[in-house]
Amino acid sequence: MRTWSAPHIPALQTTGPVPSIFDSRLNDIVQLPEDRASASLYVCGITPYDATHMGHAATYVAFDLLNRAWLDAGYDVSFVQNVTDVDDPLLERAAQTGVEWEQLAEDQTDLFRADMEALNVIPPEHYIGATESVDWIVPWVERMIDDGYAYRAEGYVDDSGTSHPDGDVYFSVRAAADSDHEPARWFLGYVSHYSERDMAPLFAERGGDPERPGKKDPFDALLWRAHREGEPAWDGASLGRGRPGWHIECTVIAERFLGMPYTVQGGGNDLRFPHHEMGAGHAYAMTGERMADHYVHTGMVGLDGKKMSKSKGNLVLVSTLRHDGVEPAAIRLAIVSNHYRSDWSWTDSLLSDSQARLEAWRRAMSVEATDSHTEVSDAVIDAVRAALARDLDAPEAVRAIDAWAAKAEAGQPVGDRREVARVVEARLGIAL
Ligand code: 5CA
Ligand code: ZN
Repeated sequence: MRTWSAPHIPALQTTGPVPSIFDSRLNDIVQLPEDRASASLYVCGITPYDATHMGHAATYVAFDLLNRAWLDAGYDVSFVQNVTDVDDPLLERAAQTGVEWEQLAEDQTDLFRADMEALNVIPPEHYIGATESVDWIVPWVERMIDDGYAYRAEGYVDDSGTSHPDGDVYFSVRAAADSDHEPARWFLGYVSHYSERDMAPLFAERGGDPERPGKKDPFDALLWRAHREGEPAWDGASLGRGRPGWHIECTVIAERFLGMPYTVQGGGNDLRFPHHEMGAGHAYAMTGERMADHYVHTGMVGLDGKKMSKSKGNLVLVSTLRHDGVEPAAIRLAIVSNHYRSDWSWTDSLLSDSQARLEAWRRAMSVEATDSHTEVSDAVIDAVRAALARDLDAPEAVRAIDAWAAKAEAGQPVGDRREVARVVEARLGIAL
């Protein structure tokens, strides 16, 4: 798929520190080896049935901070993202609103690209739709069946009397957990560490079908959905016509474009289970490798104390704010003034404070001229980089710039203000 245009990233005079990041699987902050020259990142993309809300934006800005931290440290970064452009919620929304599902997906993906571009998010090298990856998914699922990690379930009649055909294919969590590829291991809970009791409601809420008759284990995840009347379907070779399940999409795209293991698997913390758990299981079953070295998850953004979600409809859309004339840099500043791992709420005052802060920073940048006190600008540049290298502590970086801007306002020496502006643009993605 088409990506979006890359933002300008100013070159800085020196190389930044290697960042550390919180790995939610290891429950610890990790640092990449200093002698590495490259890093690879897969960030789970949108399901395009509604426009980009502040929660999505915050997640993509968070991984953009990681991308920028690696680039500043001199790493080559390979970055891949998917678009879940065929899945139940998208098909349901299309049916409700009387739009073709392809059109809905295309329109919302276009809007997402425009939002990402406005927010200065560096585009992925490969931006891949689920619908583009069916031909790669089919042989994986066929092999999983051959190797005993997946099975075809029989058709059944559901509570509403609808009959479902034979041929849905499920990933067997027990088969994967019982296999012994060494030294990698996978088990249910490998990524999330949730107990099965905690997993059960999450699995049902997040696209799973624990009650479906004919499954070997309630947690077995759908790999291939046999064709139903009125649903889109692709040629699945020996699987028959149908469409791919959700988790396998990301596993196959990541494997194809990054190889395994890649450095970071990213997404919001609603993806820890089942999405990233199952993805890791699929990858392990198929390659004998772990999927990613590290799992990084962002906190949930809410509105009025509730998680912002398309299904709840309590959304603040990036595109609405933009059309109302809000400057994207102020939206991005509002996002990065919260730590990426915390849960936080979007409020009007957060936006107005961020607009005021952006103005204050710009006033500081426009002070008379650069003075000779480069130790002052060097100190703030180091502070910004150090904060971002410590598990992407953008709020701390923002405070460092606030303090520097206050000095400028008070007429104190500021050093090389252009270099400060360059670091703000390169590291926080905010052009002053
Ligand atoms: N297409 C799948 C991933 S493969 C999906 O989860 N799509 S999504 O549109 O629902 O979400 C897109 C990204 O935004 C995911 O990384 C998700 O974890 C994140 N996200 C969703 N809601 C929020 C929220 N309220 N706050 C922060 N991040 C969120
Ligand atoms: Zn995903």
